[in-house]
Amino acid sequence: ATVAVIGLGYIGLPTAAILAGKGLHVIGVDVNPYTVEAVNEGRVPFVEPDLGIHVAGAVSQGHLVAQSTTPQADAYIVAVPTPFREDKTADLVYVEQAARKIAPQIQPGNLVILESTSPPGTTQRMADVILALRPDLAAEANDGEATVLFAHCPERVLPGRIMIELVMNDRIIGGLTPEAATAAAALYSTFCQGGIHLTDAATAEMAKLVENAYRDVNIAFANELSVISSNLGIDVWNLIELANHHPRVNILQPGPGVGGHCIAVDPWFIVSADPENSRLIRTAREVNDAKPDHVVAAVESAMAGHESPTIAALGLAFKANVDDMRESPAVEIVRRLADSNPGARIVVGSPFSESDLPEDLAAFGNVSLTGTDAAVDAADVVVLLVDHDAFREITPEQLAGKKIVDTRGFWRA
Ligand code: SAJ
Repeated sequence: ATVAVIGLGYIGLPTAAILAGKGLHVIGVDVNPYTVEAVNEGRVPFVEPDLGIHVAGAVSQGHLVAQSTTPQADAYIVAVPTPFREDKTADLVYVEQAARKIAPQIQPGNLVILESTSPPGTTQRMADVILALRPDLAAEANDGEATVLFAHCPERVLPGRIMIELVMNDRIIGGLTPEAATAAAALYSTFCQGGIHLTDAATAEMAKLVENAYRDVNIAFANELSVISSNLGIDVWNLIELANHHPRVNILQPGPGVGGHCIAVDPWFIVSADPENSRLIRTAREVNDAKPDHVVAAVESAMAGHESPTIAALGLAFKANVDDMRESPAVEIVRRLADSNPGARIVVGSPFSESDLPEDLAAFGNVSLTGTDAAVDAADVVVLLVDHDAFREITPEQLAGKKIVDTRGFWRA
């Protein structure tokens, strides 16, 4: 069977590589020519443990090829971005584009799976776009029988552990029809060792959003505690560790804020589906989005008394050991510090310093990117923004005499 995977990003490329590793013929499709070129050379355009070896293997065996046009296939997996707009609603333009390109290729009996995280109703909308362009395939033209199968199969993998979690996690599969769910389950069972749970498409869409909103609410609780504790002169990490000795309490870790393309975004899709009743979910988002304000204030108070201070900002990624800077609170904090303190020099130390400084940070004349040691050595104030393992190499001697703002409890005694 031939599977076309539309969108070779953080989800599409690992899924394509795993399916190809199982011997299926996989055609990866991406609008970005650099991504297509990289994949065809067996390279990976972003950092994710173990992905490179899977892609290189699948390409060299001829099971995975990449191209920029949408081919004919037995199954299509759509894994394109669903960004959110200024007004916090989902932008479905990439899903619609993918649907319009699938429409001319699709044949009766084909399966179309939406993997992108989407507001409830999106799988139906994708089907509507395809069938409007192909009325010959619509149920009305075929004695009331659907001839194309549509399903939603949200991914739930954790960046940094994608290759393991793709195989081991349970999957929820929601079909527009029960037949579609069963067909999608057959495809995923070629590689998924976790349980596969069948439902309808809208419930599957909502389940994914709810999982991330659950985590966001819990992180907001920890972040709110960190602000309260700091005002009360209490060590929040010690506090949480103690409270977590209770058998039914499991508080998460506070940090500089919540980033990444999932948890910082998905809860808004629930809020926009029912604004009036999403009070807790909205407030959690607001609490987490406000956390960078507190970090900026802490750094500015640590800078006080320095004429033209140098600040080492350690880490830009949204979390440890990845190079993904989407919605990263670390980037936001550096931007705000640079903007409101033109007299300060900000040296970003990153284990991924081979990557470029994001454009909006590079635009500030007072921000530069270096290796970790150079950043720390130059600094008056060190602000730890990401708990990358590589920062464990920093010695107490290097930090001696410097003001420290540790947003992750990384160096707590
Ligand atoms: N964070 C904290 N404190 C914590 C845990 C996380 O501040 O105790 C922060 C992180 O630093 C980061 C953000 O939250 O900025 C999100 O990180 P994460 O590791 O919780 O999650 P993601 O965004 O990498 O991946 C999530 C996962 N969802 C859940 O755990 C419910 C993953 O399973 C999903 O597949 C992924 O979102 C997604 O694609 O939706």
